[in-house]
Amino acid sequence: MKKKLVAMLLITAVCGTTLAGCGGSGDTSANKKDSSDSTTTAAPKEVDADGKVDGIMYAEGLPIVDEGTYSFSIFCDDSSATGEFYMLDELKKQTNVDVELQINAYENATEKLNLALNSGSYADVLGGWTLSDSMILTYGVEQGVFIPLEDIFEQYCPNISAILDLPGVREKMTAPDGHIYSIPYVCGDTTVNYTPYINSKWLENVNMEMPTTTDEFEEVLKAFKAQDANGNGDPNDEIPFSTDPNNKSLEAMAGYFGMPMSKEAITVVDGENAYAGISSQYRECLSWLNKLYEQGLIDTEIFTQDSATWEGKGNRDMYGVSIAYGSNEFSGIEQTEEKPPYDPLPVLNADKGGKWLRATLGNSVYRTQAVITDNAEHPEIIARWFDNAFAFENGIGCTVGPVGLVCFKEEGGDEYAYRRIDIKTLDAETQEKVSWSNLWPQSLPKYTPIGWKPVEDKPLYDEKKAVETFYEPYLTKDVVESIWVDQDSVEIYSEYKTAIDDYFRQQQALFISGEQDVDDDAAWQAYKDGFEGLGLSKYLEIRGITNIIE
Ligand SMILES: [Ca+2]
Repeated sequence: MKKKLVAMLLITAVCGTTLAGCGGSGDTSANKKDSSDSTTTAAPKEVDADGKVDGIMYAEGLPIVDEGTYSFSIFCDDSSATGEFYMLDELKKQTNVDVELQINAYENATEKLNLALNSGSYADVLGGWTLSDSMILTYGVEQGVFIPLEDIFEQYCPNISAILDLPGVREKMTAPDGHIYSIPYVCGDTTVNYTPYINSKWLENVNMEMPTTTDEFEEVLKAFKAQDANGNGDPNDEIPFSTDPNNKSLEAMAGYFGMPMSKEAITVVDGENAYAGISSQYRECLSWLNKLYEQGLIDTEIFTQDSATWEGKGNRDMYGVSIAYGSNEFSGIEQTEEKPPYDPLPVLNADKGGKWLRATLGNSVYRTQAVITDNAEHPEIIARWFDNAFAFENGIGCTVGPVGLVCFKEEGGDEYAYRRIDIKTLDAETQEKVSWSNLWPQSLPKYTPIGWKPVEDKPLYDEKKAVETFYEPYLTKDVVESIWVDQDSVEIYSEYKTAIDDYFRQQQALFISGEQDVDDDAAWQAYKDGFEGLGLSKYLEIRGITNIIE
């Protein structure tokens, strides 16, 4: 799932989102001082006659050091087949800094990292999808293995400082002790997460209108099942409704009954997080989904299939509706300039309070993507190396393609205007070199200003943008906010969370498939009691949630 997330970030970073107020982030001189969160500010180190700090690092400009005088190691997870990264070579040329990359498959990276931390033998930089808030608290706040970076950022890192000054970023990055322990990874992100896509060709074939209520939706699914909706001559191979096995997002449909919620069953009421997993609206949604299931309108493999099976059926045009991040994930239809034969399903029952949870406010802040450890000599050099990677054209290089090879400054355009060429026009060897996974270890922080979008002659149809626009009137005003968990509670919190999330998903499957009767009050009470047995109130208390909606 994390790999998928990385892929998603690419999509959103490339497509960009319109977020007012962030457009100026390309101005690297905007190193505004914000003393409100910092605790102590170390005195700046002296710069010698050569312009160097500590006799090794140039205080500003490029290169950062003299050739052959500095190298550092990075531990991260990555799925790159070659382990070669175009932009790392480019950064070496710019900075003279050597980087020793320790790449691990995501599946075992966390285990390896824990072993390394326990043994005391770890890299200078730890990064990727392996860190967590609780590790920042344990190894940063408590043990000092991860070092505080805010003073270094302020003194030497104008690009990172400008990112920290984007709305809400510094607050999210700052640990409860007032220090910033990680390098920020901020990117444009989608306002709408996984949503249902409906096959508009099928709708036409069964001669029905786009449904706008749950009742109409049910009628459409029935027609899909009864008729030869995909038009292949077989009236029995249609599966009216399915979902992405890794992100089923069925609980999101409780929004049709007035209770939009995240996959952790968290909703937002008046700007405050609240728990919705035992709400009457969610129960109503389960009852409705069970009714669809009983009529054979839902994929019988919905709770058991893997991605390959889901995609296989989607590729054979067997789905009328599926929940997905984008329709091409299951349709297998290559993205082109044309709209695909799928439309976003409207938010149903909108006339009766149907709502959808806003996923983000247009950007996301990842605060556990890279830390510098106490093993690092001259951490300033490492911070400056990342800061240089975040410079505008390097940011484009890491996320879209190198400037001068794939992206070109547009004559007469604004500061953000870079034309992207179709990489298929490059020779095969170069294509491989500049393919997304070979640009940069994509699990590490990178930055492309929010709102930036390459200029293209024939832009691909932006389905996600279309979904965002279409959903906007039905999205909640607020988003579910993540909080730092109190250090004393980190371990117990993560135990509660795992048990509660597992229980929520497992019970959802039992109710929808009818193995448990959601309409039976005793069964519902047993479901609620089960949560209490797993420590729901304690878990919510740690999360700072006081409102449990029934
Ligand atoms: Ca058929």
